Amino acid sequence: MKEKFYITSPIYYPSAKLTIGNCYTNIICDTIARFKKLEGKDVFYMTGTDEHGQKVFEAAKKAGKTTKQHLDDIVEDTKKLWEMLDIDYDKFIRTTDKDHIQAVKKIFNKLYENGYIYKSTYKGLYCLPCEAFWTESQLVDGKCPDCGREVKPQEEEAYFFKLSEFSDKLLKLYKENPKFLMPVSRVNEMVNNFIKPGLEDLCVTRTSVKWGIPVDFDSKHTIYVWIDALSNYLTGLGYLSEDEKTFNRYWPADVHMVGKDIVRFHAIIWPAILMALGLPLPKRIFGHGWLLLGGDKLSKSKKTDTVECTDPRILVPRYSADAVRYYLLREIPFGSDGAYSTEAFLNKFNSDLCNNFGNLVSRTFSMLKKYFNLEVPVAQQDGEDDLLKTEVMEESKKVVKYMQDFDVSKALSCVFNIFSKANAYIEKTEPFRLAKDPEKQKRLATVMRNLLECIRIGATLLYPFLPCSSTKVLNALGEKAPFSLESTNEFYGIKSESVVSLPILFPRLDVEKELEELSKI
Ligand code: ME8
Repeated sequence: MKEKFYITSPIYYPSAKLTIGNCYTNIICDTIARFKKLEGKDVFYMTGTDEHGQKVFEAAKKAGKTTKQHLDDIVEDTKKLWEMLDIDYDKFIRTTDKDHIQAVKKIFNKLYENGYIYKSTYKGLYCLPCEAFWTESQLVDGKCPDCGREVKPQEEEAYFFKLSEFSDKLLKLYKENPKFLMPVSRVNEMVNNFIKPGLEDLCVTRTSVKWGIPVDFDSKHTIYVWIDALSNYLTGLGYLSEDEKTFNRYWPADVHMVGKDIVRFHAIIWPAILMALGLPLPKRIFGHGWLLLGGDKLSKSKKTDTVECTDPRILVPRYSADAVRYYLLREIPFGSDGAYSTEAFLNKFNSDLCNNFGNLVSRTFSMLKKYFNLEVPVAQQDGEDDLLKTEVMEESKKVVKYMQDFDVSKALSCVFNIFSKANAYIEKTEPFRLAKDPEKQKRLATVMRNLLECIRIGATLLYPFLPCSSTKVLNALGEKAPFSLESTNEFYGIKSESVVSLPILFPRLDVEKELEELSKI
């Protein structure tokens, strides 16, 4: 039986259409999921939408729609977006799904019966846009630490989760599992900013928010945000349903991929809830950085005055899903923030996709057509090319190593090192010169075969990152999906006797012209 791998994205707020910042999280998840499949794992990848709470309710009102209609419209747009970006998920969960609602009620009851939930009065400082209560000490300059907006004192009867009982257990968890929360810098942040100052019990219901799941035994309360939202990782697998087969197969999650703004909820509240339910904990939580625009987090609610074109619904049809995926995966150092720039996006398209990868493929295929009528030549193993082979195999191993730690940007740069090395090999061996010398035909055959193998190995490793163009290249080489990582262990692996011509993968862009046209959209 294959080893399982369960990966989740956060469930997105459908308060407005998703941004390229949200796409960043799902592109990372999709890349990791595809890489694990390439490794031969049985992968389950879940994404979805977080549909309850005041924010969504208000957004629908503002849009002049019923809440349901507003949600359905955004969900439809979101699913189209994932299709457009080649996000190949296994399940799309909506927190308004009937089975999720049933299971969340049961989870709440179970926490209550286990003695982890009690009734009291909540007094706090509430940030409406973030739907979060804050303590005085958490505020930054008297404002919400997440979004910087005004907070207001608010009081209400509510149920509380005994989070304060979990400080020592959480400290022990981090100590015994140094890779539980990554990058490791985030561990210090959690410990110093939240656990050491003392965890307070968490308010988990509202009477003021009507758009939520009612508490089973006290229906004037609705279950507030985090128990509802975080539980999706369990309920999406069928936890506490009539059929728990999928849950038993895939839980615990191998990784919850989240942006740094929601690490606190995943690294503190979530493990505490799971411990209270007596369930195993996820193996890893990864908090990635933000895509910035003008120095701020690019977000649904902030309208930044900018000339940048950030809408994937415009970028993908114009430049391809692979181009958008490439820019986001490569340009943002994994775990850190990175500024979004349309100009950098277009320049990277030209320098990396067109000049490096695209050019290698088109030069090689056109030489193969000219010299060998697209037949795959046999290589002489004469030792002259050992350096190339060693370098390619080393880069290939590095890709696997970086992907173990989910470092997608470094892994992708190693894949492109393979293409750079193959391009340099063309410059060094000059097949166009060899072709003119009748005595050098065997050497020409060897050089061309080696280039094809570099392309095969590189394109296989590229598949999780840029699934569309790598599939085109691999199919042209006679490789059929599902592709496998194992096939990159040997330098000589092409089975097909001939290859098929390919159209240009990434046509060169006139950056000035594109910028001008985009600015008019
Ligand atoms: O937080 N750069 O939903 P959400 C990088 N519903 N990532 C970004 C980003 C940016 N500019 N903007 C948003 C929620 N994201 C909750 C999650 S999970 C049980 C509940 C990322 O729609 C953000 O960091 O506000 C988060 O990981 C994801 O998009 C969802 O954000």
